[in-house]
Amino acid sequence: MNAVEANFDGLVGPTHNYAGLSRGNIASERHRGQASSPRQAALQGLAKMKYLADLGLVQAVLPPQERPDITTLRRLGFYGSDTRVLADAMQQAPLLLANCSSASAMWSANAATVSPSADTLDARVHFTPANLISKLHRSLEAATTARVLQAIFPDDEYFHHHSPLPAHESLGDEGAANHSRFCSDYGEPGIELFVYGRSIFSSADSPVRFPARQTLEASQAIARKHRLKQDATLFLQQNPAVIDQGVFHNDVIAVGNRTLLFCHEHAFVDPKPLYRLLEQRLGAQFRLIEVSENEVSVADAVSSYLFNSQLLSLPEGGQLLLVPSECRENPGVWSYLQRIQGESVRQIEVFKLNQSMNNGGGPACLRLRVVLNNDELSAVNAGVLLTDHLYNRLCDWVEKYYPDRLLPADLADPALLRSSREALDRLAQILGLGAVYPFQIEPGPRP
Ligand code: SUG
Repeated sequence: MNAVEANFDGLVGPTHNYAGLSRGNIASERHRGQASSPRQAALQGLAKMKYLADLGLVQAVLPPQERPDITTLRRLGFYGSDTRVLADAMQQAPLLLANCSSASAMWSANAATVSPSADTLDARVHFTPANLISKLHRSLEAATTARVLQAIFPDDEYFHHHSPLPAHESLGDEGAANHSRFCSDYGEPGIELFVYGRSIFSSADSPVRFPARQTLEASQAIARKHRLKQDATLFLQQNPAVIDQGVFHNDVIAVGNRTLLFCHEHAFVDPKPLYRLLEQRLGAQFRLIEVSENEVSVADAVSSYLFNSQLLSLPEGGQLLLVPSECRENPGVWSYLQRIQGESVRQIEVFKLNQSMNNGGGPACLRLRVVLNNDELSAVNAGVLLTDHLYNRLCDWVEKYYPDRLLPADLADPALLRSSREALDRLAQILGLGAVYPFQIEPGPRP
């Protein structure tokens, strides 16, 4: 069956800021406390989406979440009007307020794991929102993500929505950032690769400096829930030594699309089972670009986000590698990229995404890939599909509601909460999502 890969990019939210919340994510820690620009961040993301839509690829938008997350602050004991909740949180627990204010849902590669219908026994597309329990600010995303995915993929004839895994450290799940799929054509059955950082039941080595966010047990549970055919899955351990160098998700060190795998030689504890399986299943079509430490060090890969690029199949054939501009700024990485441009990677395109990169989110973090056949694509809520018209509306919407400069200290400003809610209410109408946000569905004290 004919199928396409649709990219669902997270639209950056109006509270995008640098709070240094993600230990093990070097960029996040390095930019703690700096001023951000939510407006620029959102426009940078939209420019990337527009470029891919103009190439003829299916591009869609996932909305930001409600932040500051007043519901969570109330669960944590703050009470009274929303203004009082914000003021008390800022005064008594500024770090909690920062956690409740992150725009981190923009990194939609962490929103969910998605298995296309060609891989599942019931021939439906399966979604499991990630529990993201490794970081407090990210764990707050799952409930709204689940509602948003249901609003975008509503038809249960085609789409099967699972609940997130139980919120316990043994089942830490970070979604598609640790999941890749290989296939000859999108509509053909694929091989789903699940990469984990640690296991609670096996004696696999764990990193010592930084946390490993994804567990083997979480990945296995998702493969079971998605009813994946057994010979179509592989579980591979990420190299703990690279996690300790800042590779907090596998998509910081490897990226795959269809028949091509682009990865660092140190990405996995043992890559051989993967290479063997891909050779076996894809035959002569399989292409491997394995980068050695001599060519690009893990440290350079982490600072440039070379592997956090998007690999996309061009409509005219061949693959496009969309890299962040930090790759061009690193002479070694840039000259390496010139060398691989050719048969397997036909085109390299550079995008400035520094607002997101400063929090450790590159091009691949900003998108959730959803493979859809024609019937499934027709069943998607069309309001989220990026057209010229939607792009222009979203740019105007960002200009109207987004601050150009934000410091963590601004997060307690009730005007920011008010304008963010107004913005999201408007966005839900623009995208045709109905009520997905807590402030739209939960009654409660307001001003
Ligand atoms: O979870 N950064 C995100 C970046 C996620 C990148 N996603 C992928 N690799 N797919 C994270 O660490 C930083 C927020 C702050 O510090 O303010 C943050 O959450």
